[in-house]
Amino acid sequence: MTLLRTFAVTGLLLAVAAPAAAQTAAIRVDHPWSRATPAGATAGAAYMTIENAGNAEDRLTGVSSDVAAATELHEMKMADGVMKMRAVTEGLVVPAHGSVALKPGGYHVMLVGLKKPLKAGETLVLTLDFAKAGKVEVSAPVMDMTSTGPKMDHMKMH
Ligand SMILES: [Cu+2]
Repeated sequence: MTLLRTFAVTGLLLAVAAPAAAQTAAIRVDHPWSRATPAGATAGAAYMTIENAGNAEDRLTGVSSDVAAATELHEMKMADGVMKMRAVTEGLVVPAHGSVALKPGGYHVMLVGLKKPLKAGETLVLTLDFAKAGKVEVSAPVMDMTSTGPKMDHMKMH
């Protein structure tokens, strides 16, 4: 009895400790941002660049947030001359020593069933779930409706 209990407790501690250590080692999220939504909109999107400094590929398997009923990974792609959007259910691979960009017209985090419109100046908290790195929390500033991302806005200031 006592021995079994010891094993159970040890297993639990390992499960909690492992992802946190891996997260700082390899995955970095750059320039997370979102875009303000018009009144009455039920969906929004968030973008970012995910960098992997590690020697092994990782995979973004899911995203969660409390601003929407569901948070999904999507891809926009031209197919037969039509822009199509699909849910990325297999996860998004971040190659070893590489990066993957989530940006308008490509991969994005889709916020489905917004609880309220996203307003410029607010900040969204997203929790990214990686196969190896575990959970990574990011804060994404909401930019105005015409914004194409933090870098473009930065260029406009010069
Ligand atoms: Cu989408």
